[in-house]
Amino acid sequence: MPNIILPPEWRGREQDVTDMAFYLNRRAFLSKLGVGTIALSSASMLACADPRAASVAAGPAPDGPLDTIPDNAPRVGFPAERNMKYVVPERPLTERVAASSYTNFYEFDGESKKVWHLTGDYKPFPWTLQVAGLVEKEQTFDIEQLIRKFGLEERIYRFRCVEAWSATIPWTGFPLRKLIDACNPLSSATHVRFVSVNRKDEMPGIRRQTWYPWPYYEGLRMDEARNELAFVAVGMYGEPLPKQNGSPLRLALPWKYGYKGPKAVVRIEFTNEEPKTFWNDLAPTEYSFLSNVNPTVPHPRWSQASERFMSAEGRFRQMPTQMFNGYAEFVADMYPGEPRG
Ligand SMILES: Nc1nc2c(c(=O)[nH]1)N[C@H]1C(S)=C(S)[C@@H](COP(=O)(O)O)O[C@H]1N2
Ligand SMILES: [Mo]
Repeated sequence: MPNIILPPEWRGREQDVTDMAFYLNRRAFLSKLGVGTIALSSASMLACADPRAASVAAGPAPDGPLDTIPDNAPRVGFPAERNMKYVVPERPLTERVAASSYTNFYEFDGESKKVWHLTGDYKPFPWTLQVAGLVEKEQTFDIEQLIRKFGLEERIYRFRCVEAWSATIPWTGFPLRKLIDACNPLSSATHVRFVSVNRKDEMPGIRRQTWYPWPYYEGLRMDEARNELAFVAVGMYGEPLPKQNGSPLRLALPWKYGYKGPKAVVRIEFTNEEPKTFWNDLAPTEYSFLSNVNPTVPHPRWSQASERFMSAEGRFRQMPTQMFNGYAEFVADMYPGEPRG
């Protein structure tokens, strides 16, 4: 966010950036509002820590965190067969309700993890994925077309947020490499950029948190995008993705911090330079471009040596964080410069 310079002591988790941005921009935000809307908007801002209160402004709230799987999501290929090469032997799966209740999706809300309450107006389908930039030919795909073309598999991956909480998730989807190949990138392409959807009318966090540089954008080097672990998820726990988990498609990059995996991707763009990324632009000393999970590199405000593993709702247990989140055998070769402690 260009007009916010965060003093170092405020630079912290994604959450702290939110709080500080909110604080710094409150006056500017209020002054932009029309007279008639001030009372209402101040009230909803004061209530913003309570997702139920905020949901009043967001249309009909879903009944529960699994009531948010869109009715018209394609189900062809579900449930997909599990690929036993990608399992997590040392941890249980995170309970399904927990994985869909405790989520980060700032387009709905950046202050609470309970964003599912706010997804009532979000209607992902119909969806088109645009392919642009350094490609032989620009084109668009729809989700069902992609699923039919690539097929689906299930992979159980570790998931590690930079805020030091973690989960184990069974994703349904296909390797990102298949999608990249279908895009026919030019040999000059060195990086790939991803852009998330920007639907102000359906996403209350975009309306309310005007200080963020929407839409959410992320990026990878081409070798990272083509790594066998890089996965496009269209489902989890054997069903299409709930809205709050990134319906209709999101990336799962298990060796990187969670924010490197954009949700609700609408655009893939091939470039010949390192793309800018949302969190890196907001707080460059906190969130690097690579952002590989690395227990030996502390965040400026906390250690990354361990994590709070979420096994079920409200149930967390402290566990050591592994180098590359336990995926060194797949990815270490790509990062000769990664600090090894
Ligand atoms: N578009 C978009 N993608 C996003 C985010 C977001 O706010 N917007 N949050 C990121 C962060 S910080 C994390 S930890 C993961 C969370 O995925 P989950 O909520 O499904 O566990 O999504 C990532 N992708
Ligand atoms: Mo995160």
